[in-house]
Amino acid sequence: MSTRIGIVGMPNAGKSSLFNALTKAGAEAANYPFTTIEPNVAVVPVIDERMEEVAKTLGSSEIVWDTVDFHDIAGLVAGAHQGEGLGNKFLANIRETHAIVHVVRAHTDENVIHPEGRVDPLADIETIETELVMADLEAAERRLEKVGKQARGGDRVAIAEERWLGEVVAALQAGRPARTVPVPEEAPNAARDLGSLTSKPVLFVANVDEGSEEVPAAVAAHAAAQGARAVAVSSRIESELAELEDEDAAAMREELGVSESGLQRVVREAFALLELISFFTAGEATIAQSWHLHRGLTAWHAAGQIHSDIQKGFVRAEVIGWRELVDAGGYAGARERGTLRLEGRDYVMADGDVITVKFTP
Ligand SMILES: Nc1nc2c(ncn2[C@@H]2O[C@H](COP(=O)(O)OP(=O)(O)OP(=O)(O)O)[C@@H](O)[C@H]2O)c(=O)[nH]1
Ligand SMILES: [Mg+2]
Repeated sequence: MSTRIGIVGMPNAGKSSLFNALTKAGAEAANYPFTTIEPNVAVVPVIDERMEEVAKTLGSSEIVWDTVDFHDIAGLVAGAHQGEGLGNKFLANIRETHAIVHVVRAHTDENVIHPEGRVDPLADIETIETELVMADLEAAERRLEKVGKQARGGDRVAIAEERWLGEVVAALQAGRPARTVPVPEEAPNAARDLGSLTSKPVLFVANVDEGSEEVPAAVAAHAAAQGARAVAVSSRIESELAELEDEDAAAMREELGVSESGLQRVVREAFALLELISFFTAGEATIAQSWHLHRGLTAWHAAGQIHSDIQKGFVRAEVIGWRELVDAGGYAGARERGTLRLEGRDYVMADGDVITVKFTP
């Protein structure tokens, strides 16, 4: 299943500029057969140098990259939760994503109109968060009523969920996001079932002036208070750089004093938000492919990512860390060294594992 990240923010914050940069960079960097599912969805490959080394070692014929889908969501305005603007539609779009990239305007270009007529990143963040909180509050109150009935029937999961929902409603009423209330062990699906917007992990992207790489202090402090991360990029520069050849882009970055690709930083941080690990499948002289899995999941889950039939017929897995495979020069060398291990279905996958699942069809 593809990972979906929604780009949200105020109108004119720079969301589409960032989205366009991601789209072009993705098509460019990986020669990825870019598919436009919808005009506002960018399929961005998660480029991984470890995978490139594995593919080189094995003489893989092709690399298929794991991808993240970025959704460009139109600007939210105050009152969206009551249907202001195209409010409800936008909120529904956000509901379908796994994580949120919150773009906030921090550049001071007077030629770009700000909907409120002033540049105040923290106030903008609060406007957006208020809309998300209000939308969640309505949903949480409705769900509390429903789950409350089940809880009165004595259902243990419902009782735990009811208590959690009560705390969530209180947090939202105080203006705090749902993610600040830990999900109880007894009702692990409570947040998913609520479908709350404010329980999704957030990455703040400060859209800063050309040449700056500083996250404004107020934004950094706000992010830190939520346990969220923040990065600074110039959406406009990134979208212009994405148009250039690699060499020209590097020269222009140097001139501007922008060190690393801001886009790569956004993709990497967004991936980190979801607490995912990468694993690889790679045969000799065939396709090498990268995949993702939630941290803590097993070889059996990894098999399911690859194909449901492979999971169903799971017998055992051959697993090796990517570095060990590269050091051994391939599978034959790894077998000789004894670094290729046989693992059962309950083996907890590590970041960078290369796996071959043996299964009965
Ligand atoms: N100077 C400057 N202008 C920018 C930057 N990023 C975006 N802009 C400009 O701001 C305007 C709005 O940018 P968009 O990326 O379309 O903003 P948006 O958030 O998608 O806006 P909506 O879709 O209307 O909500 C455009 O004219 C951009 O060129 C930036 O980093 N610096
Ligand atoms: Mg836009």
